[in-house]
Formats: sequence, structure tokens, C-alpha cells
Amino acid sequence: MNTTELNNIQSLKNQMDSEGYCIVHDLIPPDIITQMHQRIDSQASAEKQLEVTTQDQVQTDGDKNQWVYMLINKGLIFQKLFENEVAHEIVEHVLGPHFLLSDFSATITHPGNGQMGLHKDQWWFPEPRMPAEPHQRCGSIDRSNVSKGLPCVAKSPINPPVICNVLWMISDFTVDNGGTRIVPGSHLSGTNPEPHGNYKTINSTGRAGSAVIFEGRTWHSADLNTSNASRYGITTYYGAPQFRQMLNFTYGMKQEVTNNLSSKSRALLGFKPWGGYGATGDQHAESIVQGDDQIGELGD
Ligand SMILES: O=C(O)CCC(=O)C(=O)O
Repeated sequence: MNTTELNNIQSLKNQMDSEGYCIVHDLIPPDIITQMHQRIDSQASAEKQLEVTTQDQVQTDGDKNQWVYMLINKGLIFQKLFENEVAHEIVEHVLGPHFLLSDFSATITHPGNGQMGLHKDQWWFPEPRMPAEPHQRCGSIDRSNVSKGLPCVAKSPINPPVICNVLWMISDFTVDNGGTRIVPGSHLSGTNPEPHGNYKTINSTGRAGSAVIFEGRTWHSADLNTSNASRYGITTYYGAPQFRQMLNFTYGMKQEVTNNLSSKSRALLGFKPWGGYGATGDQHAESIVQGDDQIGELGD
């Protein structure tokens, strides 16, 4: 089967609606994947050696899941991922035509890793309440005080997805090396999992160059890597434009990287205001202007 036959976009969109995830196969050619694999490997080893690695926030056991954050600064080769049009088509189906890249990081599970807790990516989104109930204080939500429940279809209103995560497989994802576990259908539950609860999960598997896409309400985590090789993934995590991005690209990107981006990429990374939000002056600007280039105090 060729890539187009494998990736019937309409049935992938249907699966996003019914199960909260889908897998797109063989989108990135092997030579590009090899270059990305080498770049992450070398970056991850160097970060480890310099002791500048960052732990993921949801892992509870062991230290063998390594993240390489802010990939945008760590190799031009990675830019091919967050602009991928097939991925964007699915993301647009979930979020609508306007969205931002919110996180762009590598996720590596080394053999013998600890079990990452199940979670949903938009755990921080306040839940609907009946009018007589006190509302959730948005600024008081943290991972420890979110609601927990079962992955069954909710009987009261639930929030829409505001996140869509496209997790690229930079090595083959298999059951043995901990291909992302997912609880199909959990996106309609309106609640969060017990991180180490016992739920029926599936492993996302595919060849390197494929991607598992799951929306912000779908319960998931990296799984145990019981193979003898590390599993490499890259998360391109998109969010609705009215929410703060997980990574602050406009502040954290290196100047030479920023200067070389297309206007489409700049918009994706948050350089374009949306509905006035994110503006640094002109609310309709194609691209925001940094402080030093802004109009300051004028006149007397
Ligand atoms: O590495 C994985 O398989 C899952 C990563 C994850 O849980 C996430 O990006 O939120």
C-alpha cells in the first residue's frame, strides 16, 4: 500500500472524533528521519553530559525518560515537522483553522525506564460546572487537584479539545519499546485518569516517519521500554490561539532562528496576534515587533 492509501484523511478524522487519536503512516522519508535521529541523539547525549537535561513533569519513577526541549533552537532539520501539511489537516479538523505550535520537543524513552503516568494534555483546562456550584479558580489548578474518573462517555457537558499533539516516530514505535499508550475513547469522558490506574490501553505502533496524533482530552503516556534500544519521538503539540503556549517561543528562540523563519512559521510560533491577543502594539500586525523596535515615549 502507498502512503496515500495508508492515510485516508477522512477516516483518520473520523477516528479522531470517535477514539481521540489516529496514526498517520510513513510521512517523513527515511533519509530525513536518519538525520533527525542523529541530531537528537547527539544533542541528548551532550545535554546529559553537561547535566542540563530536563525531566518531564508527569513521570514518577526512574530517570530514564529524557526530553530535549525547544528543538527549534537545536537543528534546522526539525522545522520540516511542525509545518507538515498532512498533520496540519488533522490538527485543523480538531482545532479549526487557527492554531499555534505550543511545544516542540524530543521525547526519548531509554531501556529500563520508569512508567510515565497516564494523563491528558489539557489537564489544566477548567471543567464545566452547574450554575449553583462554585466555579473552579483557573489560577489554582495543578496536576494534583484535577478531577479523576473513568474513561466512559460523560453524561454531562464536556469541554472541546483545545490541544492536538502530533507525536512523530523518529524510531520505529513498537509494543516492546514503549510506543505511546492510549486509552481510546477517553477524550469523551470529561475527566482525568489516575496516573497509574488500570485501564484498557493500546500501544501506538508504526515505522519511523509515522506519527501518532491525539487530541488534548485523550489519556495517554509513554510506555515501558523493555527493548534494548532507545525509542525516539518528537512532539509537535498544537494549541488553540487563545491559550498561552507551553514553550515561550517568541522569547526563547535564538535570534538567528527567528530571522530565518517563513511568515507562516512565525504565525505558528506566536508572532502573529490573534483577536488582539499576543499583540505588542498593532493588533492586526502579521508579526509582532520586539520591545527595542517598538515606538516608545514620544513628544515632550
Ligand atoms: O513519549 C510518549 O510516548 C508520550 C509523550 C507524552 O506523554 C506527551 O507528549 O504528553
